[in-house]
Amino acid sequence: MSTYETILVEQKGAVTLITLNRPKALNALNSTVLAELIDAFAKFEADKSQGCAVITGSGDKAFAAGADIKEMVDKPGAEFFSEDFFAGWSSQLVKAVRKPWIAAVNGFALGGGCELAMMADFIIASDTAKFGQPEIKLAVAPGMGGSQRLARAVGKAKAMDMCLTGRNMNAEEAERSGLVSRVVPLDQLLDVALKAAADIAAMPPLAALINKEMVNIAFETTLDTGLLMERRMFQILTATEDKKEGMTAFVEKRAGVWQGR
Ligand code: CO8
Repeated sequence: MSTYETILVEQKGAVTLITLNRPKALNALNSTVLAELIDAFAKFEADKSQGCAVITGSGDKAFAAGADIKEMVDKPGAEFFSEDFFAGWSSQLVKAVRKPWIAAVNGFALGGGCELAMMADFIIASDTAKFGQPEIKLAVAPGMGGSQRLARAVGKAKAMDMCLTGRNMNAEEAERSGLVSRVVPLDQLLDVALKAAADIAAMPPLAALINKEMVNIAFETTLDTGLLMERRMFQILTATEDKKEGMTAFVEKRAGVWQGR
């Protein structure tokens, strides 16, 4: 297992737990965090023993309080553009990782922190979690999906409210708005997230990949095309050995044993 400067990575059975580990900076996201997450997620993706990942923040105050403002404060504008600063979040984290991963949000998820949580396949939040896109207060705007993924998750009214006022949303409002799938007490957050991840990791792996891909396609295409792709994906899965096993196991009233083919 690799050693990193800004994140911790542990394997818990078939689940990879990744912890953002800059508690003194409220787990702010800088270029090192991004590079290390890309490496850790690539290893998770390649490791056949791993079926699902959980990302959380160290300490009980923050998941991540945003992109690291201290890294950005003196950086010339032209460099943000010429380096395509922070492009890797979408291209190397979201698009490159086909296996499911969950964000366990344990406190502030602001700016890039809220955006990182929204990159996950779903969010489980502690009752202490706070979500926000306060970039406007720094005279900038979201840059890692906060306008786009938030609008898709909670709709125009709430997304506009959050981005234009920079206010925080608490866990209860976030669940009511569809941003998070569950809210649990802080002291149960990791157990609940790891249990959900272990349940997913125990699913037939090809079906897990395709279920994830299909829900994501719903945000990218027309209903007709999405329904056609969904039907084709179902039909493709029926050709797998795991489908035969899954349906046979149901009929024989026993648990299925998956081959991943
Ligand atoms: N960056 C760097 N350091 C941070 C950040 C951050 N985002 N957030 C907190 N810290 C540091 C503080 O500077 C402080 O460090 P120090 O002790 O050295 O002064 C330490 O963490 C503790 O923070 P506070 O003392 O401020 O703690 P409080 O409990 O008083 O406040 C808050 C907690 C409300 C979370 C407060 O820290 C805060 O408002 N943080 C900034 C939130 C924010 O504005 N986030 C958005 C950042 S911009 C962004 O995310 C853009 C992403 C897109 C980039 C894409 C580029 C293409």
